[in-house]
Amino acid sequence: MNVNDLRFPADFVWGVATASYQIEGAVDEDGRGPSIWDTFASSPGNIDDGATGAVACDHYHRWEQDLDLMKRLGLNGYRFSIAWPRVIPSGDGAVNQAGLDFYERLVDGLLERGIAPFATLYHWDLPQPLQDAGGWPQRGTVDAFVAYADAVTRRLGDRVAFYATMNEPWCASFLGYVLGQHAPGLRDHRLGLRASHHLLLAHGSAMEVLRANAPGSRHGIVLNLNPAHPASPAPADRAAAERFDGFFNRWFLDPLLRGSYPDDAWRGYGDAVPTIEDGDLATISRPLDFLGVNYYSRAIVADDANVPWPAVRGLPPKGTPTEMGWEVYPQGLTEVLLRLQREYELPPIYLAENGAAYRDELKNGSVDDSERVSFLEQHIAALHEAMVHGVDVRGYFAWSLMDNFEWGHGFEKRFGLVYVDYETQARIPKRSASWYAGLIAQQRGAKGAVRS
Ligand code: IFM
Repeated sequence: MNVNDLRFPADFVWGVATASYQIEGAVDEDGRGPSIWDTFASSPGNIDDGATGAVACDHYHRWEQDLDLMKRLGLNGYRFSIAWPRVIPSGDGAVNQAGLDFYERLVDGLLERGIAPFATLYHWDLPQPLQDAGGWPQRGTVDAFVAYADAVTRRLGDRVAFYATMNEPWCASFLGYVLGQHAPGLRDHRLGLRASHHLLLAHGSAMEVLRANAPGSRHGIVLNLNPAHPASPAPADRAAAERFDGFFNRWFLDPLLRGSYPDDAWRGYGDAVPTIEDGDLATISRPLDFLGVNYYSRAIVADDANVPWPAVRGLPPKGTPTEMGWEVYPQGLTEVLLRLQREYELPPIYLAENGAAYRDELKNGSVDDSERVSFLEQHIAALHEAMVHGVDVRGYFAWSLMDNFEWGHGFEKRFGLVYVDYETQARIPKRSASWYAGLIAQQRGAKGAVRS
């Protein structure tokens, strides 16, 4: 397969994605308040290399140079996130205009360069004062999020083409409140389930405000989805895969797209399920203009009655893993998209993140990341395959523009198309960056419709 032989629609969005805490740095500047990630990362033992996002890629100061780089790559979309603690440092109090000024400069800079801004409102940097008051398990955080969404969209309005409320609510709730691997580092099933409901409710509640303040923009949410495969054909493992699907995928897809939580998961969680008030599910399932899908790999699971619901154990990858230990499994992307098309009424889809960490080395001033090129090529082809089968995909965002703070792994895992020398903050485009730029230029020249 040669991805250059495939044709994508002429108006397809070719982009890259990043997130505020992972790249911005400048955590104490211009009135930004602390976030749960500042707190979590500065507690010893939480981050593999002991790093924090205090400086990260220093994008807060180098944003112009980063936008120029995006323009040179030929991108027509940039997915970034807005740091809530820059905009409302206390979480639910006064708006910090200096924080909004930064994003206004960024958005205008993108528009000047012909790059469509795709802004995510919540990519995990909850203001610490809100966590001190209970965080996402507290229903009051929903109102605080709506006020924050209001402040952002009043200022940026329709200049942002696409607003996503949340990125990967599974991670924000389960990694953060159940598994303790992400901020705020708690391990409590009930809290995690309440957090997940409130993240969804905050999404739905904010949709009204977004539509009022930015009527010309498109509004949606971004989920990370994994196909769940059984470790063996045994009925117990097949049932385990079905349960994992409920836990990971349907727990978010069903309320958003069907207005109900999946029965198997609801029953499985027993009395740990969150309290749902009248109207919550109608709010959560308000129509979406787009669904963002993040795809990295699949899950292979076996039945394990010794752990709480979904009572499964994850198995190591069967195929080649990336540096994250995640299996390279491009056909899973086609599978996920075809499944969405088969089972749900879908809005247009954006592949909002896809990429891989590899052990990149800078040698003689360049980085030959051929494994990443192959990863991207295979996944873009898998995406195209789903489009050929009728899935309405409007854009692809590589994760990530540049190496950055990879959460609990610190700076050890490099996902970028652009290498970052953290000593000097030099940006060095890897081979994958030139490859991606070449693909974009070739697709633009071809001005195609979807066909293989
Ligand atoms: O770095 C993350 C990103 O913040 C959310 N999606 C997955 C990426 C790779 O782990």
